[in-house]
Amino acid sequence: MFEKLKISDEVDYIPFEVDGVELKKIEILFTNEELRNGVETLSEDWELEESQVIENKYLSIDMVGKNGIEAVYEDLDAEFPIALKKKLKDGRQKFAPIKVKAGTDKILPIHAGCVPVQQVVAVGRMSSGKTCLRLQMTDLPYFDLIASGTDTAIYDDFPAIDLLKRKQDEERRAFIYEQVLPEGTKVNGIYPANYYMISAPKRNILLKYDDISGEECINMDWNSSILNASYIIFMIDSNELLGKEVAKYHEILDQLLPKVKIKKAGQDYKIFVAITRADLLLEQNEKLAGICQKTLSWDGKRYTKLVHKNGFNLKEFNKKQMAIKEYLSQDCPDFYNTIRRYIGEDKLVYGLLASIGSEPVRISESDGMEWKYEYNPQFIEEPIMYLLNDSGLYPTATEKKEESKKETKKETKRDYEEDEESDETDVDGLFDFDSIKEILKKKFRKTVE
Ligand SMILES: Nc1nc2c(ncn2[C@@H]2O[C@H](COP(=O)(O)OP(=O)(O)OP(=O)(O)O)[C@@H](O)[C@H]2O)c(=O)[nH]1
Ligand SMILES: [Mg+2]
Repeated sequence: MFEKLKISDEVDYIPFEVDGVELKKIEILFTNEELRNGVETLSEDWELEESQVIENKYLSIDMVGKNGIEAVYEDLDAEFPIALKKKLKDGRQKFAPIKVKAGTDKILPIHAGCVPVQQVVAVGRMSSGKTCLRLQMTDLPYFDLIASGTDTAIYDDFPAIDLLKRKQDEERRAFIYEQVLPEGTKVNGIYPANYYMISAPKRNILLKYDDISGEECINMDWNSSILNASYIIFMIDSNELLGKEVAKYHEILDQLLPKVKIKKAGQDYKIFVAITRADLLLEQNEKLAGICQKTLSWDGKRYTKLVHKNGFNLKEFNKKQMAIKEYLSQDCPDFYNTIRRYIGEDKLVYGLLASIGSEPVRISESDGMEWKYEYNPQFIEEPIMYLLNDSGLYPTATEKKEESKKETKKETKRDYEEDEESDETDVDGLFDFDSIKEILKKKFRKTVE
């Protein structure tokens, strides 16, 4: 799935959309920070005439080859540049690596026009957990979490100077390190989509991740970005499924499902049904808790993978999917049957999500009310890992036992890692301290021997 690589007639540009409108390649303009904020001008600092450039700030692709302007390419699928440059008379070079949409000052991702875009959108009613996941996904430890043990690289593709990005960074820091919950996302709010460059050994894509307001999900327009995405993460709060809150999922499903079905007829797409605040569900459901083992541990700086170690552990993920389906079919048959009736099983994926991993408690401080929570996220890597794995951009975890049979005892380190893997498969149910102690004991013995 998601194989299609659309290249324009000119072959050197991969169409790039902004707000549902495909930009022509001359509508992607090049600039830099100094030009953008007026500290420099192209006429004075780039030795160009004002008539040769746009607003004395911007260069376009059709200026390449004239007046010493050159394109800087990366070895990617398309030959659209990542930047423009010019050599000055005194030998110094000037670079324009920031892309903006013509007629606006709207910053575009660094690889706009260079690689195909995969659109992902998070959908769910207000406070279902969409923004918590987005904030986590803008953090370096999250990129490490996805990349570790594989050849796939993932990084934020927005230039660091973007003001919105800086604001997002602050919000993310507050959420993860200072126990400040994100505010509700506003309708037509200020957040543009996030773009991630995914670079796998054979292919690169730009992953566009849209987080929209719960309100917009309820009043869904036919032109909504939701319906343009080929991967929809549908978030449903555990509280609704457990009956702790009045179930309102029909408000969204009754619009989303028929619209998706009509607009996407004949297209390839998937809906990842994510049960959010999964900690609340697992607390109530021992059977599920026994099967859905924790996937992560967080030490205040980084995540350690407990399940998807050297690739996506499809076996474990499918085990969890089966358990979730069984739970939904028995305890939430209306929800389960509604989604299956509209969208065939082949397009549905089921998972859990616990962005915080514990229930936030409101406490009163001298200067007002604040939140307190233990940050212990689980399953936050799975919606993205599933998508990448399904698109051939992320490896499937290798069968540990077969691998260890094949390998000869060459080096202690390798041996040690395999041992760790096979130990991990023995840990059924929730990851707990006793199992960690057992693993450490075994490892220690092995090293001493
Ligand atoms: N128990 C529990 N609560 C969580 C967890 N993650 C998030 N929450 C709660 O869920 C709320 C979800 O907030 P958001 O991520 O802002 O929700 P949203 O879907 O973006 O909401 P809108 O922007 O209003 O549409 C948070 O404020 C937390 O109180 C979790 O893992 N466990
Ligand atoms: Mg939100």
